Amino acid sequence: MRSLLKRPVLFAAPLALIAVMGACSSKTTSATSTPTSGTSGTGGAIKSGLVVYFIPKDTQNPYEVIADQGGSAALTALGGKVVVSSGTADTGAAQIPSIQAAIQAHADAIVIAGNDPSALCPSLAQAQAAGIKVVSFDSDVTCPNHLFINQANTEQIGTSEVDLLAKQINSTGDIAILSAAATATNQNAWIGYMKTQLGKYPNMHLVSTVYGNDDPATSLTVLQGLLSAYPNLAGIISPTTVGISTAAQYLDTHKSLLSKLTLTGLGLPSQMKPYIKDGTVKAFELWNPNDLGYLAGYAAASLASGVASTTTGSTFTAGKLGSYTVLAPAGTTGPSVVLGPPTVFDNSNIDQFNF
Ligand code: RAM
Repeated sequence: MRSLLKRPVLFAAPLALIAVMGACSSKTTSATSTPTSGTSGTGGAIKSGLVVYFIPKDTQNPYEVIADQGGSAALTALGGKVVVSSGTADTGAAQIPSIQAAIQAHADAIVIAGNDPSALCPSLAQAQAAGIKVVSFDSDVTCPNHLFINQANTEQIGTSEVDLLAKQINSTGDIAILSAAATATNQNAWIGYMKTQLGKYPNMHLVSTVYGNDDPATSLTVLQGLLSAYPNLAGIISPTTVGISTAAQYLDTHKSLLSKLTLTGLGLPSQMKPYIKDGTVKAFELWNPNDLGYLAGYAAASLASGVASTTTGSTFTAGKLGSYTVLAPAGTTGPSVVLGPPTVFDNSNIDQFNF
């Protein structure tokens, strides 16, 4: 069960939509217009009246909400609109009705944060057969013919989190990971690189990885289980904004734990500020999720307009963010675009960020 108290509940319906954001024009896929902002690297124009379905991991996670708002800002600037639709639990099954809704609505593009690497592929293939362009963001899917908008370099995210913790615990002690959904592609990719990076720290030992499903109540339960199973834990990395904010809130009210336990990971500065200010957390990382959604919105609109492609080395322009280049497929990741490097937040800079 989600805790309704700890996170702003924006939508209550199980499939839910949700929200139509942006200019409310009807879909006119044949019309073209001079874009009000941004042009394509290939020189064409973004079509006006595009309808892009944003399907976040769920509709309640504040991180996902901020990302969707960025997508809406992009489509509004381009004379189109975003429809946000997803479930309330971070599972692939909960996202399938939203893909079907996009197909029914004859959307031009889908932007999805995959709760599962492969479970969504049959539905996404159906959408593509109906002419809908597919972009993944935040958490990739392993399905063919889509563009992944990555928030930062995957390896850098994983390794830097281990380094950030190592610095704070003198590279010594038992550590654990408080993750999101066990099937989340982004979480598992980062954790893979964390494990590799831990090879450089012979005195740090990963004793457990637990999954809070990006639900505050579940995150708290698995955190408490972790602390009782490993009372001498020296560090926790929580690579999820829901996990780290839940853990910070708990440590804030159990301050005696702080003499031996250090928390870091990926957090929203807006949620973490009080815990940085009172010393519960010293440092953590993230990027601007609004920019991530904005970039994904431009990518989707550019693909749907035929002015961007998934070809390695091709470019497209993302409004205020500038030009982006499509990177070559690598490993299990297909064509992708990287937003930029993560930022480390601590007491020296946290006040400068409002997302
Ligand atoms: C959570 C989600 C999201 C992840 C961020 C850092 O909100 O798990 O997918 O990118 O944290």
